Amino acid sequence: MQKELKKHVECRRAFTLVELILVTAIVAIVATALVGMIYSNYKSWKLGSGRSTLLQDGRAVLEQMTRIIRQSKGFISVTSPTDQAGQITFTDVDGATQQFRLNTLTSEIEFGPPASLSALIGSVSNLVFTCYDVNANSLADPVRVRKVRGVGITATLTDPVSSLQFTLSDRVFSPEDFQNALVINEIMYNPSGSGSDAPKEWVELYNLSDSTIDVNGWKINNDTLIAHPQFGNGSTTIPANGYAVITADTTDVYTETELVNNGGFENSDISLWIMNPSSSWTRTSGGAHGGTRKLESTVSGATSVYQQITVPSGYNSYLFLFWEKTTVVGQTPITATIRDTSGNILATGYSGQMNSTWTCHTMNVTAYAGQTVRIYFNTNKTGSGSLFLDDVSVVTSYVNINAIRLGCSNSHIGSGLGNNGDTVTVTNGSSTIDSVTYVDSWGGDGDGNSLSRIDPQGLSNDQSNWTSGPQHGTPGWANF
Ligand SMILES: [Ca+2]
Ligand SMILES: [Ca+2]
Ligand SMILES: [Ca+2]
Repeated sequence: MQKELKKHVECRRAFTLVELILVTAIVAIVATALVGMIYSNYKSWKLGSGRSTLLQDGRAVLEQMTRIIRQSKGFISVTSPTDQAGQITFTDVDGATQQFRLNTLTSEIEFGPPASLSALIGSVSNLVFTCYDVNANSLADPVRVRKVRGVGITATLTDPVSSLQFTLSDRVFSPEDFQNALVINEIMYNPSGSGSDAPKEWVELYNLSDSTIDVNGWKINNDTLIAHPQFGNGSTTIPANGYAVITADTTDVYTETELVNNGGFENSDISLWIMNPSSSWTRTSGGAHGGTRKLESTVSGATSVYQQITVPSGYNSYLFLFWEKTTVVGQTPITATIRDTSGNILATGYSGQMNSTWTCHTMNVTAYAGQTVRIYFNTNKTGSGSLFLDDVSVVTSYVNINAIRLGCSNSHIGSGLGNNGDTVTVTNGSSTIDSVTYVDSWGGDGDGNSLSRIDPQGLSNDQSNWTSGPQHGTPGWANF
């Protein structure tokens, strides 16, 4: 029994040696397989993790881009939808110039002021901006930035480890005011005529949009825009697709020709003024609206005074204007009329009470171009006191009578517009709406020729978008 047991044990020992070699081999194979499997799993986990981090970063950057572009106050330039190395430059919410672009050397999307861009994300193989107009049609190259009402962004990211690519896209559509719709369209920086340029300089604005734009409180070269105190109709609202002409407060751009003789009553010869009763009006000094003299009447009851003028042809508009004042407020009606040479009334300009302070009334008399007419005043003061007239004029102008006429709170636009080059900037009080830095080689350098924008939707500071306009320009009209 013991012998048999011993034999069995000896037998087991001999088997264990062979088995050991086998087991070791099997364990080695299994371990190798396991390690390979674990490494492979780790590798794909790591890849996935890298991809998802890149994807997450990509989405965050796209969100940031759409948010910033949605707040933009206007575009300066944008690459075409076929350009894989996209770039968009715009005015941000604070009025600063900013840019997004793909740096193809570093494969990074960069953002910031164009001179100091910072990387937002790497591993970007292409970046495409597709712009859309108001009807959501995509805009082809070259993209007219003023037409842009929406921006599509597509970015392709490439995982640096696996080389797998994924594409992210987003689109920004914005309200009407997304894009500044008001442009500086024409600049008369070198007007014709003798004397100082500044009172005759003007800037035309064009409203590209289908909505009105009120520029009340806006500024040109730091001067506040106002309804022109003489030639304006009191409005600062520019109609849809309409024009505004900005002149200095005291401009004489409208008085290319003065048709009224001695309408300021500065000259002692007032014989062309016909009065009834005769000499009911006298030329008196002190307290004038302009200069040192005015026309004054103390006569109660009906009076009239007129001057006959011949209105020439060849201008775009003609304006009749006068200033009045009374010391008998509420008891001094006045009626200003245009009459034919027989005294028949053709049109009435102003009919109402005279005012306690110097007040201007204007009337469009463009219809009488080429005719001889009378500018007529009738008064009927009931109390004792004085009534006054001053600066009675009929002026010719090249300005479209339908254009909104704006003044600025200065005797010139900014510090006057340089004849060799200058910058014209219109702001809404905080943000820049449009700004043009011109040099005389762009056009408008001949006396009386305007500098005219070729495409209102084109770039503001691109020389190829500006040229010389005609003599006297096209103030208040489409250019050319
Ligand atoms: Ca000038
Ligand atoms: Ca005067
Ligand atoms: Ca024009």
